[in-house]
Amino acid sequence: MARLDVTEVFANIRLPGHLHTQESLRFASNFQFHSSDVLLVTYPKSGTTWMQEILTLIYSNGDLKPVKTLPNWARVPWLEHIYFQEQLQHIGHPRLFTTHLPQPVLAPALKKAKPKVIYATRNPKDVVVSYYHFQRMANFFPDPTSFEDFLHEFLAGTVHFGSWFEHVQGWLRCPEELGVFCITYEELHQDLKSCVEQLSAFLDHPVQPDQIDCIQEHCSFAVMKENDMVNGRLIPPGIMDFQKSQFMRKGTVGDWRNHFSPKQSMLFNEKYQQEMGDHSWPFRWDMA
Ligand code: PPS
Repeated sequence: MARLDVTEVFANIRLPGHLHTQESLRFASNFQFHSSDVLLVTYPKSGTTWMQEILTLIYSNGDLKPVKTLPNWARVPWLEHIYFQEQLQHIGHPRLFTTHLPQPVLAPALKKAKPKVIYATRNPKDVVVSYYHFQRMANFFPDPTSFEDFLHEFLAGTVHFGSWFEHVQGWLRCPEELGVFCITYEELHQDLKSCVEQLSAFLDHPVQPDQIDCIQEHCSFAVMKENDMVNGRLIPPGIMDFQKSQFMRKGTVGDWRNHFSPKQSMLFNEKYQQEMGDHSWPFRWDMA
């Protein structure tokens, strides 16, 4: 199923047809969760793969076998992907899932079963940079003409997966509605140990000190970059072109400073203020 040039439109957002069909998207939106399920929600490029690795190791109690033998998409599959129904047959318990879908699509299903929901988010200036490079390498996205054009599309919310602002607002404006636990990419960077402890408390799954050490080591950028189960190397070159960029690209905070002009930064900040300025959010980013 290549469908590299196909775009599906669902709930007013555009999604790569390589990974999604109307049927797979409907299946996700009607999915029957169990209260024991764990759902990781992200806008693309916000720390999804990192969190998938952390969650896997929390639930394996530090056993490295799953992260070394199974790709992330088999351990913490995306609800909306075309492979999901098949993957569901092989997944263990508790079931760990991922989604990039917006809140209104999943809220009815989540309200019925109340699984544990984790929303991972990242400074949107770094998201747009990471997303730009990802679109250059992933052939299931249109090739961005320039960073300037891509930035404008990102701010207008016309990129694949829709508006970053709507995504974050949908999931985090009333996090108590679905019991959402919010964590940021920057917090993971700053203090992974404390993040693991907070996740362990939220998930009600204890982790021992030696397991935390193991998670810190195996979820470092350097180690994950070499792990073929997460670094994109399992994906054929016709689908992801590693000559153009890397999936594990830089893994830093603040790379936007190497990409944004002062004018682009100002434009971004204006839009950010306009969209997000009226609310107190569970994150603060260095945007200046
Ligand atoms: S995707 O395609 O939505 O699943 O991408 P996602 O995993 O959300 O985001 C990819 C970015 O996360 C970085 N990454 C990490 N940073 C630090 N430490 C670890 N362990 C780590 N794992 C993944 C990855 O490098 C992408 O960011 P950029 O800025 O492009 O390097």
